[in-house]
Amino acid sequence: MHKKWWKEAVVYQIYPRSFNDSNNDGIGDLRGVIEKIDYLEDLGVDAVWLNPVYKSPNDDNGYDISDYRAIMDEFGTMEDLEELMEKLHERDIRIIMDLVINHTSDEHQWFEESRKSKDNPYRDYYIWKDGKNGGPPNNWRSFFGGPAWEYDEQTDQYYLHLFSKKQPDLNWENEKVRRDLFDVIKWWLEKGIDGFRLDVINLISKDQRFLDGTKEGPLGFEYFANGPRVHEFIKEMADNTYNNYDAMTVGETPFLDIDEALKFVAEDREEFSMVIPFEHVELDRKEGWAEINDLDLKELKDLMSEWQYKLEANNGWTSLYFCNHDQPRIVSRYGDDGIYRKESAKMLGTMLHTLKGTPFIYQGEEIGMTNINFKDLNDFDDIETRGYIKDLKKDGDFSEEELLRIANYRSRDNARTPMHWNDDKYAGFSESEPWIKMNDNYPEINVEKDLQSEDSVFNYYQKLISLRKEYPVFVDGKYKLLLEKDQDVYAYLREGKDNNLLVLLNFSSEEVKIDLCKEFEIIEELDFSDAELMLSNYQTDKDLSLKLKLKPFEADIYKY
Ligand code: ISL
Ligand code: CA
Repeated sequence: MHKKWWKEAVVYQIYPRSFNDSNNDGIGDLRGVIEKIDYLEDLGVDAVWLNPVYKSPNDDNGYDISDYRAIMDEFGTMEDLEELMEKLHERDIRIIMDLVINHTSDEHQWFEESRKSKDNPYRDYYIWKDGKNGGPPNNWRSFFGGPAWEYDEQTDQYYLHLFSKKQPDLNWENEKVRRDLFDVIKWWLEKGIDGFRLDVINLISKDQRFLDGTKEGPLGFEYFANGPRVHEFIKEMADNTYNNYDAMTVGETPFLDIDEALKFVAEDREEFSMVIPFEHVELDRKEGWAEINDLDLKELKDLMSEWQYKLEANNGWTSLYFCNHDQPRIVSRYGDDGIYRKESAKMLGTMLHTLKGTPFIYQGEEIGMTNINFKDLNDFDDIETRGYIKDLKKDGDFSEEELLRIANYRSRDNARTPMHWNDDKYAGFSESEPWIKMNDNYPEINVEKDLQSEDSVFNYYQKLISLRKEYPVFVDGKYKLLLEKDQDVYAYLREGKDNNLLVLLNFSSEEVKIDLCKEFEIIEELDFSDAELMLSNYQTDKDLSLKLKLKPFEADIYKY
């Protein structure tokens, strides 16, 4: 395994709109991030990933970029970004930008040209097609509801938009598009940016036959996810841009199992440092957005194990995450946001920092922030949520109350409410009313409180991060699953050169007994005689024995 800085790093994701508002207009901004660098250093993270801060009309909160080389006015200026980068670098914290190059905004100059006429030099920068039988060219659906095609009167053709109609898809078949995008990437690397998170990057190659889709989710994805030329395009991009720098690249890749993932991240492919998988955060939405099912821990264990073993076998790497700006809060999903909020938040954090890969912490996760409890469907801001609500209302299968319950569980807004810094009005995020409603539990859950309390989620995350730095086994230890059939406990080893770790995670709200003696073949190789408890989310000084009782949501890391 090759040593790389990003394998040793812990990444902290910042959603600038909701992190900290420096000028009290209700919108978080870059100077707000600068004000919190001490906080990031105190937590101990090595890199920051900023969600898009480029110029954008904000149809999808910055994922619709109108100028790749300019900063959104609400967030500040290019000078602010440069200052943020310098100040982070002074503390040895790197900075990763979000790169959205599957699509642009319809207000990007390329699209404004493109839509003018069929012979405009920019026409082929996007995907234009004639309609069929008085309707769109095929049946593909957008991720945000409705058809993926928009009719444009001016030239009597349709353009493709896998997301909102203000996010037209770029035509990667066109070499000029690729060249222009590579210039953007080089421009940022030259500025000193340490890497990129590449938005829906496995959607860039569309099957050029543009056939009707037959699989739901959204309809047509079999023709645009992991498409025919995706690896060719990515390799070309990598070799022309970031592979010539010491950069970290994280491909965001929906519709991807581990076998597909290896094509992007196996070391010899030289495409991405790692990808952002989805399967493990979709285990409670098997029937789609509106159906909520419980987590089956066995499924999570099987999935994580398959990824861990296959990555190991191929020298591949992955990101480890539970939360981001698209995901509802994990403590409200796989944990318990009631009486065991702290215990379960710490337990999930333990898993995140003890598997092999690069942990990504999403703002607020380190204090155990929970899902929201909005009282009105109109309070939801997110374009995806509004799209689903609209479609579901049309179907008429759900009452207003049910829709509210579903949206409060599922909406991306769960992650997007302002960060809780203290218990002041608006939680210290701003002095003005924020752009989106607050989560109303900020008086109980906030940074100030966590910094003052010994057993806070924050302190526990801080310890996890520092252990990871101290013991290389967290980074390079080999993974081995234990207690494979257990329905409540996820247990595994990490076997390193100098130390080994045993990790025990109780996912249930009950006390459970485990018996490691049953793991005969595995135990034979183990010498637990002087095992030492490194970290636990309960006050305990127990020695390791092979028969153990684990308290609700207990997490333990032993070193032996
Ligand atoms: O968020 C999702 C599930 O709730 C996904 O459908 C999501 O839209 C998909 O993972 C792609 O996400 C990325 O690209 C989108 C943007 O809206 C997301 O915020 C971004 O993370 C379009 O650029
Ligand atoms: Ca502001």
